[in-house]
Amino acid sequence: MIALILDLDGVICDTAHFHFLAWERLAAEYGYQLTQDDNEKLKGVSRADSLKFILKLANKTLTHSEFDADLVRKNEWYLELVKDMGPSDVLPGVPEFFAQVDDLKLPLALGSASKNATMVLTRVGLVEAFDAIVDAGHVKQGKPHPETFLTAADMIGFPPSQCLVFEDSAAGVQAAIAGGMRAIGIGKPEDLPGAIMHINNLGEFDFDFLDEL
Ligand code: B16
Ligand code: MG
Repeated sequence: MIALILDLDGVICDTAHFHFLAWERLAAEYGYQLTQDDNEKLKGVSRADSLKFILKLANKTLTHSEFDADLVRKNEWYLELVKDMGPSDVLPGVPEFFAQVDDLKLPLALGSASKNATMVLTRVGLVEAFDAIVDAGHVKQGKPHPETFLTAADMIGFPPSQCLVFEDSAAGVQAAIAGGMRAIGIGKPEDLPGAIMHINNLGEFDFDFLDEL
């Protein structure tokens, strides 16, 4: 049997866009216009590493306390953007995908780099669907390190070779591969090298494919 490990932002809900809007606002304060290309590199990257990346792009330095304060401000803006999310705010095909997982009784874990993962999952009404939830609070090393997915695999009791990861970020696909897992890319092949298949959303996944693994 194959176990599934899902990323959250950009796979289950469109929170990747809300992260972008919050970072864009902060980058503008540094005099830098954040682009969609920059954003591709931020997907799946932890909050602190994302800020370090933006500071480099903006050629800006902050003191430790300014750095910490800006992390808090970015998160406050993000929380404001997600506060009205509800069960209808999932990406296309998500309800059908979860119905299939339930029908087939497939083990399911979450592997997210977000400290807000459980809160977002609760808002969209999917927290109970998971056998295990691993977020940034559970791991020392974020994606592209494999710790997030290895911890998830361990919690559901499956070896990496029997886990299939669904990811919208390059860092996440790399993390899955580094952990000895296969990954399905949610997005364009050029943005997600190494994934064994690319789809636009979870609804396009054909569960018969699991028999080939
Ligand atoms: P937070 P995922 C990641 O979540 C996002 O892709 C990334 O853009 C964000 O910076 C990171 O979580 C940290 O999120 O600020 O909420 O802790 O895609 O791994 O589910
Ligand atoms: Mg993601």
